[in-house]
Amino acid sequence: MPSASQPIATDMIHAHNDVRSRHARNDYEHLGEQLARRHVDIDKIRAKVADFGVAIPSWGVGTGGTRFARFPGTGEPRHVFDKLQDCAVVHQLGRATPRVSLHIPWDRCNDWSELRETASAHGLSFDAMNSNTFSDQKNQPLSYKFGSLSHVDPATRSQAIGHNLECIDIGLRLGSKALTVWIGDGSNFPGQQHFRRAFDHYIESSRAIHAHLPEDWKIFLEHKICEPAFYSTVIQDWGSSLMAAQAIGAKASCLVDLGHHAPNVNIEMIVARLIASGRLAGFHFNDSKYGDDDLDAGSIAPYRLFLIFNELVSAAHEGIAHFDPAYMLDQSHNVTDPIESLMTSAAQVQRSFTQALLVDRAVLDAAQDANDALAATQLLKQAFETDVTPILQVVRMEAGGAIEPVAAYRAAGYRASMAQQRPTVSAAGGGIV
Ligand code: AFD
Ligand code: MN
Ligand code: MN
Repeated sequence: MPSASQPIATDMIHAHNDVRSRHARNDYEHLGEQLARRHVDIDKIRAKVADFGVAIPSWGVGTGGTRFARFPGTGEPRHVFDKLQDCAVVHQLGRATPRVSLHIPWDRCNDWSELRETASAHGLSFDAMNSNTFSDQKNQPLSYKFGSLSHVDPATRSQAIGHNLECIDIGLRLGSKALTVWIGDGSNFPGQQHFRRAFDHYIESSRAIHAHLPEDWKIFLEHKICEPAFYSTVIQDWGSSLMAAQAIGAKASCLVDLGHHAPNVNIEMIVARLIASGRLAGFHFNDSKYGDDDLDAGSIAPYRLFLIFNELVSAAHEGIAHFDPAYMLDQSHNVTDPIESLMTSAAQVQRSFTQALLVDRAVLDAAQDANDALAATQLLKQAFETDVTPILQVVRMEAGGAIEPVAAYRAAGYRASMAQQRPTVSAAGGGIV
């Protein structure tokens, strides 16, 4: 029977795995032989993968939408407790997402202690808090239409700072240790905003937030090339973000959302620069074809995701100082069951991490030192083209998850059961939540 901590009946998962485990183990042994020929110990890789986790966004379990429309699915979560239960399903089957990143005010509730206890009962804890000064809330005294932390009006800036301080205070009650700040501040016309003054306002406001951070907290500054402002944004690129982090304080670092860059930008090179600066906060993983599309991680450009992990695994291998990135999915599930997309995307991020672990760093260094471009790139392609599915399946199975999470999820009939319990929501309105 399902329970609070196990929304999917564990006997169903066991039955699911029983008919698949022999093949999974055989495939694992076979891959182990292949990797041994490359002097790679599969069991050591598996141990690292078992420790890997990526946080999921609370807003990701609700059907997303675009500015044109939102087409809700069935059994949509009604509030943050429903969201936590859906996040628990993702983690129970996939075993790679033990932490949830909340968004305030979207996840506001009346009893934060009850929320923390509920999360703990689900085997979940809380990752970075996300503030929201990119939209106005009901009865909000001052509007963010012309910005928030960088607004020309000090009273509006103060209101936006206050909201971020509240997010920190809520996060403290939940055991979170970080605040992610993404603002929509910018301009739609040349001349509308004084670029340097707006940036200075943002720095001054963010220093006030930074001063409120508990000793063991961090503040992640999330840059984005455009949207909702379409001529300029205050924290537009990694350069603005790095300048801001260095000006704001030691707890500030730069968060890389994969959808937030100018077209064709080399994101893995940006990651290398932020690692070198000691200011890489972490990631919002997703994929995109044209902009901040928030598509499922690795669904369009899996090699790009692998190359990002190649930089991350290389930095960890070299013991780079201040290297402790936070990993989170940030996707909008408009046409899939959000739980299926989140499980699949978490596994894709895990896959890229696993493949990057297969690269022999000494051999790559030697090829680079010898200017042997072909050997170097073939080393990366060999790792990327290695099917590490058996490792992911064994890690999931050994952690009590499902060998094939989507198949198990569909067999459990969770969505249909939620559709019985949760009323259908109207399709009115657009936006990602
Ligand atoms: C939007 C923004 C940004 C932010 C997310 C949650 O583009 O990625 O992290 O909303 O606030 O996707
Ligand atoms: Mn993001
Ligand atoms: Mn985004």
